[in-house]
Amino acid sequence: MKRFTPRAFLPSALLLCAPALSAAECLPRIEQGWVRPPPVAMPMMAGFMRIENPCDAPIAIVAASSPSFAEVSIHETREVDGVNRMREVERLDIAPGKSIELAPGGLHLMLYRPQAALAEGQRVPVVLTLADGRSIGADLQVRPPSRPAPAR
Ligand SMILES: [Cu+2]
Repeated sequence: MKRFTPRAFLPSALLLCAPALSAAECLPRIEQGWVRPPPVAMPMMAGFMRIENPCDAPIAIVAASSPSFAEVSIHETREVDGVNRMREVERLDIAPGKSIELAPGGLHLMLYRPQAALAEGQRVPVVLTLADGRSIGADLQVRPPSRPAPAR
């Protein structure tokens, strides 16, 4: 069973993570999370976000899940011989003070088999599991790729 508290879904809880906290308490931050609705009905969707590590220690994300989808994988799109191919990524390492982008054409969450149809504007809860066993939650907004994410 993955360990997380419902409180972790609240953005205000994520703001409590400041560099001053000890390594055990400091958690990475998820920002500007969104899910791209597929152009046609498909059993999979891609999720994107920026993950920031404001902590003093490196962190690694080793798994992802969502109550809205049957399965979630961490993927990377790469061009091989002129063709875009996706491969599964075992872990995402983020150095202290650094951030990574999950964005179209690169890293993304592959969200398989939605439990229900998702409409634009809806929010999809996801949980990322860290290598140290802790979890962080975030809501990804369903929206088309063109619109810039709301500033926070
Ligand atoms: Cu993928």
